[in-house]
Amino acid sequence: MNMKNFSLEGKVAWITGASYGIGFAIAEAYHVAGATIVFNDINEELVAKGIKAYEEKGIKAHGYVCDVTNEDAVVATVKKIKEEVGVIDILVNNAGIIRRIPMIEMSAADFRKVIDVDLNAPFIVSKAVIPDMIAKGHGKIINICSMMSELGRETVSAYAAAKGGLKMLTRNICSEYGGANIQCNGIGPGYIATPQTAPLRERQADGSRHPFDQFIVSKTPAGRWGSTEDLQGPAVFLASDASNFVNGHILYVDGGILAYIGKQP
Ligand code: NAP
Ligand code: GCO
Repeated sequence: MNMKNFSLEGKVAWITGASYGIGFAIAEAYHVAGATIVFNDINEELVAKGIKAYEEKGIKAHGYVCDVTNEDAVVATVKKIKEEVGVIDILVNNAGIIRRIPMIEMSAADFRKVIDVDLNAPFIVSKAVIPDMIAKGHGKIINICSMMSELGRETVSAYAAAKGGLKMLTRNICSEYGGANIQCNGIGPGYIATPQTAPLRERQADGSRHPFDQFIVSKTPAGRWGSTEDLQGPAVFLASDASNFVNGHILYVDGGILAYIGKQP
């Protein structure tokens, strides 16, 4: 076995919505593994902020303003990346949002917005990059799924529907394009400490830990929230030649939470 199989040398990796959070951590790891980093955000200010954050880590990242739900913008961005950086070898569909609202109180507009970013956008971006991957003879697509690709919970109906759909989109891209040497897999993070989950970890007025924080720690065999660094190794593996025979798989990086029924109260 040659450890060079884990290298991303010479590869162009686009991690969507990677100005911070999980996407940023994955981009950092891809840089260390040798890839050229491309990311996007929804406006110039956030892209500039992202470029500065990458520079502070010694990474010369290529940033683009692109709302991943806008197909014309995505197609134009793929064309610009191809002209300015190179053909995309690795796509990480990371951009995502969540709206925590009880279903019967959620507007159809809010439901559609979550589906648009978390499910329609991975379709749009994957559709835009796959033709060049086919022409090049290889490609890696990694969809950032979720434990909610498998489980539901109160207030996250739109998010769970989107992430469940993203699991099946992952399997369908595998089915349709595996023959073109494109591997499409998912990463299912558990509960990770990022801005997206900050409301679930906020200290209470009396200084005690958020009840949900305590709940997740008790439900996770690892006994802790995940960090974005916990996702870096799995993300490099799925982007590298080491995973060329892994396709349509959702790799859960969750500290064991999905395997565990929970401690008797
Ligand atoms: P985050 O901190 O909220 O970051 C989300 C990123 O997506 C931000 O950079 C955001 O940019 C970008 N984004 C949102 N809508 C976009 C759009 N329409 N076009 C372009 N960029 C857009 O989230 P995170 O915790 O890092 O999560 C990243 C991914 O992991 C998401 O898909 C999330 O569902 C998934 N995930 C997270 C966890 C967790 O526990 N944190 C667990 C499982 C899965 P703006 O700031 O400009 O909106
Ligand atoms: C929530 C959380 C989760 C995590 C993640 C778990 O409100 O339950 O935001 O959805 O973000 O998706 O895998």
